Amino acid sequence: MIARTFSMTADGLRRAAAPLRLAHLLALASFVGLTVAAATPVTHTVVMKATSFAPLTLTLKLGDAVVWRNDDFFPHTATAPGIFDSGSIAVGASWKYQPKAVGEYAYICTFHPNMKGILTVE
Ligand SMILES: [Cu+2]
Repeated sequence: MIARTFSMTADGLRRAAAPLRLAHLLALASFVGLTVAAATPVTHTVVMKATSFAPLTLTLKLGDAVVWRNDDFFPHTATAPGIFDSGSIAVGASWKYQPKAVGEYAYICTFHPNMKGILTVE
């Protein structure tokens, strides 16, 4: 009698656990999906033209990259002192950078310090 009661209880537990396991699997699948989506890097482009950066501000996810493309008539740099520095980017050339940490980075062109941009890395 005791054994049978225990057995029924165990069956009940197994039945109760089945939907829980399914929910678990769905949650896991959804988590894996999100992880894959978050890991897909995007490469953004900032154009250097008319002695300015376009767009002036750019928000990206950690893991994304930025390409500065010089469409202007003279060299420029993308320089956030102590964080990143493209060096001189020749006319028609570009420079790619992948931020290493979350943060907001103000940068300039060292040749034209009035040329300013902001990268926000989330
Ligand atoms: Cu410049």
